[in-house]
Amino acid sequence: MLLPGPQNEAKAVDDVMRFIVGTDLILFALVIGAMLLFVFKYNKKRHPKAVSIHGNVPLEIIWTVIPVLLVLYMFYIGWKGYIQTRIVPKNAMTVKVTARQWNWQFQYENGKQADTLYLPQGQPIKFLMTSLDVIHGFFLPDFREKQDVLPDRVTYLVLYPENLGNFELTCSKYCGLHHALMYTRVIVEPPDKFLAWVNSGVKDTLALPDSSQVKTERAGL
Ligand SMILES: [Cu+2]
Repeated sequence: MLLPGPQNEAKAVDDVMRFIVGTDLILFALVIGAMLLFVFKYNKKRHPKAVSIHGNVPLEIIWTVIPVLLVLYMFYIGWKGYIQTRIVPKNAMTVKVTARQWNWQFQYENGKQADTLYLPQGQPIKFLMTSLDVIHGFFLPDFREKQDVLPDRVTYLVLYPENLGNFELTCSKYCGLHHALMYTRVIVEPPDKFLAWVNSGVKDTLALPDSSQVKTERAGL
């Protein structure tokens, strides 16, 4: 756990982080260990005459193949987590995100607007984001998700809030004087509670798309 309250998207990121840091620590210990061993074993007192060694094919194969496999595996687990935020499930609910100096505004499919991001639990969400002024960054640290929000362009991000809770949403791009105040909450609620909220005070009723097949779709990634 790197930050409190990690969600399922976060697990993919944390796993990559753990794998990379773990591999680095092991390699660091091996390199330093070998260096110290050589300093003691082959010092001038014990080996006054230096010997030159040329070429060792098996060794060269080993130190080429192992790092290549490690790096490919790092890429693979990183890509697997990243793609979860890019492939939009068919039944995702769309939330439009508008960023401006210095606040966030969210609009749901039925026209409901809010400055706190309420989301239904277990429902894939597609955020369509744009900015009214400068570049902002839509950052959900608990979910380890981040996406630039640009003026005159629409960017997107998929989120799958699996657990109930109250999380942070902040701007990750320095966007002016009150950048630090560009901060709000993400509140993940049970679907019926969310529907009661989203349908209050608006004309159109929003129904959640069927999310039963979403889990299978995502499991296949
Ligand atoms: Cu900002």
